[in-house]
Amino acid sequence: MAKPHKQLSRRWPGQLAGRVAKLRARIAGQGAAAMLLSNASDIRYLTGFTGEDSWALVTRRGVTAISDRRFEEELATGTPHLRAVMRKESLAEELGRELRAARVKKLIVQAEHVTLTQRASIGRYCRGVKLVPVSGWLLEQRAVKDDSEVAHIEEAIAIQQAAFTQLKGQLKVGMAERQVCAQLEFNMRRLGADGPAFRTIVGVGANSSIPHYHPGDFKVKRNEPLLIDFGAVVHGYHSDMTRVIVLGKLSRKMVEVYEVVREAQAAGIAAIAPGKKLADVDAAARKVIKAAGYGKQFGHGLGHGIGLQIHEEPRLSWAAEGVLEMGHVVTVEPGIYLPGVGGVRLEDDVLVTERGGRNLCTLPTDLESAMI
Ligand SMILES: [Mn+2]
Repeated sequence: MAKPHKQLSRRWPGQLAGRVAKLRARIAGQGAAAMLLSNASDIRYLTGFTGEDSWALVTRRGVTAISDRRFEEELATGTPHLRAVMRKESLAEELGRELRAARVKKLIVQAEHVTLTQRASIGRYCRGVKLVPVSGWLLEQRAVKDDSEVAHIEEAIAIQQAAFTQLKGQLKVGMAERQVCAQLEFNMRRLGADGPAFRTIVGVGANSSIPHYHPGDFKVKRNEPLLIDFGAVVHGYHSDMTRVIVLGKLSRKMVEVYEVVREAQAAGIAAIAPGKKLADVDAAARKVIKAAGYGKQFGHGLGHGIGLQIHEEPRLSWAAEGVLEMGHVVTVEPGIYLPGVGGVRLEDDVLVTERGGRNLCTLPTDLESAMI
């Protein structure tokens, strides 16, 4: 049996309480009494609970984590403000019990985070409850970072930058891409990262023209570009940067491309301001690349939000709708990719402030710094 609603007497950490209050207002606005969260990042954002395979039920009275025994201790000590139910049967069966106890007749669910199988089992065990699918609520809420979230992202950036600076002293001709990758990830771990933010990209020479390349056995050579796209995770928050470096010198063609990308990135960052259309920020950087004749070699959007996941809202692309808001943190990562020759992408993480974009990354991008 579930314990009574003990969480009413437990204090919620301020930031989390604010997040839940905001969501509750939105739930009430739909004429509903409860919402089911079935996405781990959203649950972490709202409650601080970092477990998996769990759901969270937000009602007017509190938040109940429906979890299992693997997470019992974490829930008891880490998130005492949550009421925790250790399920003995399926998530949907426990959910049905909770909904009946709280007399919930209308339940908001996350359309993008409920599988067809889960939908069927919720229907089976939560009879008489009307499901109201919504999408994007938590993505919108999570897009605007508070000070503690920005601090976590900055900490992740500090670690990845220190790891990269160390790597520059460790790079040698003849190292395989996978060795470079392992060394960089090792540096980040040793400096305090919980892990890499995504599969690190290390592309030597012509491999640098493949935007999402995975490191293999190609060896670092003198005068060949090395594209490194990497990030760290700290307290669940992701950072994301790309640099192109070379042992020796870049070819004339690559130098030309490098300078165009650098100028495009500066234009993109300069275009960032609250209220600015997302598509216009993309256009500001793209214009520079098009003018240089490389429009077709820049095939992806300019950037994306970062936070508890590596790709979040908002998206900076020609197709994006909406505007930048204060507190958004976005990557700005233009690139030019020449198949068979090589590619350049430069990526920094930028916070939207009232005075415009504040680049949270401090590693230089000038050509001199790129050459080792
Ligand atoms: Mn990125």
